[in-house]
Amino acid sequence: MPVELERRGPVAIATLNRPEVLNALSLEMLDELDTLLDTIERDPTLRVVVITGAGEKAFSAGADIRHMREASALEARAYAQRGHQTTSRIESFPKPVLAAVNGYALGGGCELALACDIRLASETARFGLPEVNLGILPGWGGTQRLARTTSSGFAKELIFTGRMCPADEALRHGLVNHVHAHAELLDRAVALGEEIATKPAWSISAAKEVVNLALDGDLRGHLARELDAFALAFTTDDQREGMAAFFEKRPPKFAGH
Ligand code: CO8
Repeated sequence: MPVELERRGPVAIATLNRPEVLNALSLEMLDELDTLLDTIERDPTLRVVVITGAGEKAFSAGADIRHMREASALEARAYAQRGHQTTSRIESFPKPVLAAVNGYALGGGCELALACDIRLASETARFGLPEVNLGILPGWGGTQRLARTTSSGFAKELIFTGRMCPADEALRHGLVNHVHAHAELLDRAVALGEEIATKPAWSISAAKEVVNLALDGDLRGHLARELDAFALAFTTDDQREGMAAFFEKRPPKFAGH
């Protein structure tokens, strides 16, 4: 399965499972994740969700660039919208969702982690929004949620440079709550989930909803602006060049249009 579900007492572990492409998020994976969330939502014995990645290298290296390479602006917008659907669902899911970031969390992978309530990272984790290197910009909520979670200056630096930030730097900027030894990460995430699961379910759910309001602003309106800007990037020559360069494993040559 592209996403595996494991139960550990009250904690559901959803593992993104395409390690051969660093758990790049295909449409099938997003659909499967939604199906698992349906199961978890209906099961009162499951109280907390932990999302992690299969393999040693990645949480997720982002949206699947193969789906985007030849996309028109409208197709790109629809794909971005599909990602928004899942990230917004995680953000408003009635149970807490923790991200156990066990390696690369890039592009859509970073944006998925940002939609979670709490992020824990292993020492090997690397965060980034490298979309500018592909001639596009973040399209699954990263423009909004990275700035809200850290600071607008840090978000702009990561978005403008596309560089990866290591776990200790992510910790300093509040992008993650804790950094653990790689081998301990999942157990530590489950332990935090178990602790939260001892608290009253309704209070936790209500608290999540209300804490989310603290940062709300006009998130829906701003996400819609992000979708339009993301789609427009697919009308540029630089998008074709950026994605071609990725698959040809060479640096891109951007012309600025
Ligand atoms: N999509 C598709 N395939 C990928 C992706 C990806 N995001 N990331 C890695 N892969 C594949 C590689 O093509 C490679 O496949 P193959 O073995 O067939 O060549 C395999 O995974 C292993 O990757 P590498 O050989 O590149 O592994 P390295 O250890 O050398 O490098 C990196 C690891 C640095 C993580 C590198 O793989 C990388 O830079 N990946 C791309 C990261 C990236 O740019 N992510 C952002 C994608 S865009 C995005 O997420 C936008 C979100 C909004 C989307 C809206 C939808 C339209």
